[in-house]
Amino acid sequence: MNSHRPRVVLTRRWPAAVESVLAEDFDVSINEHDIPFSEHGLRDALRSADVLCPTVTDSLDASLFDDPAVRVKLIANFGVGFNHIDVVAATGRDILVTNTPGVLTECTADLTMTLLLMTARRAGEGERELRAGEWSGWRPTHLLGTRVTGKTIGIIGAGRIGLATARRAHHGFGMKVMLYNRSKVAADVMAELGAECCDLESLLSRADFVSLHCPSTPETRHLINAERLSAMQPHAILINTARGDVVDESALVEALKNRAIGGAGLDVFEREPQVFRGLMALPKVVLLPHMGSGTEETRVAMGLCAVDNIRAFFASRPPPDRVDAIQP
Ligand code: 8YV
Repeated sequence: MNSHRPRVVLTRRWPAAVESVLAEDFDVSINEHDIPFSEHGLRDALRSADVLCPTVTDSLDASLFDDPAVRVKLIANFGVGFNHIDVVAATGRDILVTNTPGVLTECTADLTMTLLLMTARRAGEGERELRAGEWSGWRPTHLLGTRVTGKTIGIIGAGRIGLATARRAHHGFGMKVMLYNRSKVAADVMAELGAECCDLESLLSRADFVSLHCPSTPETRHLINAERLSAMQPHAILINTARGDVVDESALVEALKNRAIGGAGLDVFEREPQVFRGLMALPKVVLLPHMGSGTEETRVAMGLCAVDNIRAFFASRPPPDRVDAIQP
């Protein structure tokens, strides 16, 4: 082994094919047991590696960068969301941060539609009933869901994944699309989707399905709170494949119990891997374990995207996916 090769620490196991590609050029330290690093483990890695490759399960807060012994020069995140990394603190230590945008767009949008369909058509309830041996046979009134085709979807956050979801909803299911975004959406995209841009209140009061696609920032924390849930229609369904803390989970449980909204499909949670207890008991909620980007193809592509960023960095080229702190 060439000891001059940059040292890259992976905090979790990556698809084997990508670990091998990385090992061609770098001295890679693999987390054999795939158990999340403790704070101490992260501190050690920041001191001993040239590149740290974290995931959403690693919290890299400012205190970790406030350490004179930090050696890392690049944080190549495995994932597009980087709310678990204090980018301002990292940048303050001359550490560059990159992510893996683009490659997970389609699969995450696919999973958004999976959750939407499962929730609307009560697929989780049906599967649980059948597996429990409780299906007594077909009847006209059994497990009636709500129609998806032709309904209105409100997309909060019209970035790559939000728009990919809107395309599926509009072209695949003839849905009317409402968009709420902090910056203007291009006119040709609006035309393609037959979409309407609107304020949050109008989206919440008119959409049959509300799907969250904004990043987690201090400004979007609990964006969907008790007041906004009560602004939704009583039959409306909330879908979250973005980040758990965009929704106040305790307010969501109350809204579901009080029938202020009709259901929820969630792939992300405020305190992963813990799931707010009240949610588990609600049948009209579909719960998935943060698997939006979870396909073989996409996880390999995410790893290769991180490898591209690391290679560019050591070839003194600007890494293609450098991130800056999201401006409020
Ligand atoms: C990833 C995600 O699997 O990329 C993201 O932001 O939420 C997921 O699709 C996860 O973040 C990996 O770190």
